[in-house]
Amino acid sequence: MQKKIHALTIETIQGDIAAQEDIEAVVNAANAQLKTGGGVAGAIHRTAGPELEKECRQYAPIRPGEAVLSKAYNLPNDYVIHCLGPVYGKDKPEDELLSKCYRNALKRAEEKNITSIAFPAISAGAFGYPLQEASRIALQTIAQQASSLKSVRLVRFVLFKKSDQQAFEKELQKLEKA
Ligand code: AR6
Repeated sequence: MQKKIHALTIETIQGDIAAQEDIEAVVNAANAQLKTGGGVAGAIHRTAGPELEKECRQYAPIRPGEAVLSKAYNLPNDYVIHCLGPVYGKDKPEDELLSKCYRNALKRAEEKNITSIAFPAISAGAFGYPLQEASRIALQTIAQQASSLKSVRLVRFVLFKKSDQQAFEKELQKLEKA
């Protein structure tokens, strides 16, 4: 499903964040040390290869809400933008910190004149953020930024599970009514 807000297209798909061949920058749901891990971080580091972790050493640690950019190595993209989401129930205020991840990721993308970016559902796995709330914050934050974006023209949300994609679609439909 797609929706256009100003010059920005927002879409949701079911898929693997490490296999987005037509996208310039993919976002990693990172850990503070920017090392490989489970979920998204595992998929991204596995596909990118060990050079990714090597480059990232100099940028770590990052704090919740922050985003840093690296090269993408063996991933089919030009860049990886690593975001540290809040741990639900621990890093507060979690809604603000989650929103900040998306804003900072877009900032990093604009600094490099990136036109397309793919996000996973940051914090909605190991970090325990309830999916429905996480999807609302993600989509509302992107929509709020849409009018001020100069280079980014496509934001794709890549959801691993069908049910997660359906939750994102529901929130995207609500944006249409707003
Ligand atoms: N592509 C797209 N989405 C995925 C993929 C994939 N390949 N794999 C999992 N998901 P998580 P977090 C979904 O745990 O909550 C890591 O180990 C998953 O179903 O990757 O921000 C890091 O090292 C969920 O909906 O990220 C950190 O320590 C969403 O992506 C910590 O986990 C995010 O799940 C970060 O936790």
